[in-house]
Amino acid sequence: MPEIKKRIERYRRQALADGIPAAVIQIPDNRGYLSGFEGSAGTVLITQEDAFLLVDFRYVEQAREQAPALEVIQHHPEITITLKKLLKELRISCLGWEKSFVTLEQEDKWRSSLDGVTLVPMPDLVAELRMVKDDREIDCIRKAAAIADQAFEQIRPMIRAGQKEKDAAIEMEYLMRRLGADGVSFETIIASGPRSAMPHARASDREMENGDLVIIDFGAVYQKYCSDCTRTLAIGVMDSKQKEIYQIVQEAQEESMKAIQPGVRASLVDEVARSIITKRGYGQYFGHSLGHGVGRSIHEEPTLSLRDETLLEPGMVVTVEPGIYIPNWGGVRLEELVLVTGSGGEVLTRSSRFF
Ligand SMILES: [Mn+2]
Repeated sequence: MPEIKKRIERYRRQALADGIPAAVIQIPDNRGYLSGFEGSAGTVLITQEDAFLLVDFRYVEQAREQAPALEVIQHHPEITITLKKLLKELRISCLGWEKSFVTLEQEDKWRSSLDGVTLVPMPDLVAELRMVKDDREIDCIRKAAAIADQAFEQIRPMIRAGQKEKDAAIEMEYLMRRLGADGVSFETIIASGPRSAMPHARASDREMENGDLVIIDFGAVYQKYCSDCTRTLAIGVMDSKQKEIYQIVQEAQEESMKAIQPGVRASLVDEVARSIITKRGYGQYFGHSLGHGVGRSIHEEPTLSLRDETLLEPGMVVTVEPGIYIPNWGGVRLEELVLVTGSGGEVLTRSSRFF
């Protein structure tokens, strides 16, 4: 796994630079990213010279198979016993750990068991590394998006009057799995009629009706990597207000996608979409950020929001998903998954927009 070695090297340069000789990584997606090990429990320990993966009895064999770049150690049921011994052997007395992950319970336990070791809370530096995807990661995201697109084409006949949201959502998830997905990125959202005014509605028992707008938000997982896509369909013919709102969202999406370039600030892309929607009088109905990074996690960095100052780089994958949600009326959201390339943005999602 040459990419794993590269990731560990980058982590060392970035995280172990400020006098911290070693750090543990336990956030599951970070652990998988730095090791290749995809089990549900384990601790990666990275020092300037070495990289270890500590797992319990259940995962020893899987860890050796999936993480050949790391030295796999089966830890004592109480991990701090093994860790204490190991740190002593390595002459390490200062250990970084992920402050967004460690619970108060773990902190209590580790502080009392690892006496003589200074524990240093660290920001999530792996999240920064994960922003820029390598070719293999991009291939997986592409494949996840293609599976979801294919499932969407097959589900479209179920988006009709008399059909329950929930039944269509279940079918959509089944289709993605049948078409090769390892799972779904999140519970499929199908929100019809007035329910489409809720940006993150769950599919309900409501039967879709003629005249509804229906928001369908879905994603597949392929080899740990997620896709994300949203379409808004009308049942029957759109009335003039539905058309107006749809066109504003579409314009906001097209213009903001054009703004995606390497070197552009993430916040600027949000600003482009937001100013279009605001100028047309619907700013108050677009209350979420324009988009988010997608990779191993469905929501990761960078965020296309007014608060994110990250400069876009080739290899980043972000969603562009403006929406307008009007209470008691309904909503429209359109979402594409976009790969930042050397010269702009490449749209990875291809689901069709109309019947
Ligand atoms: Mn999304």
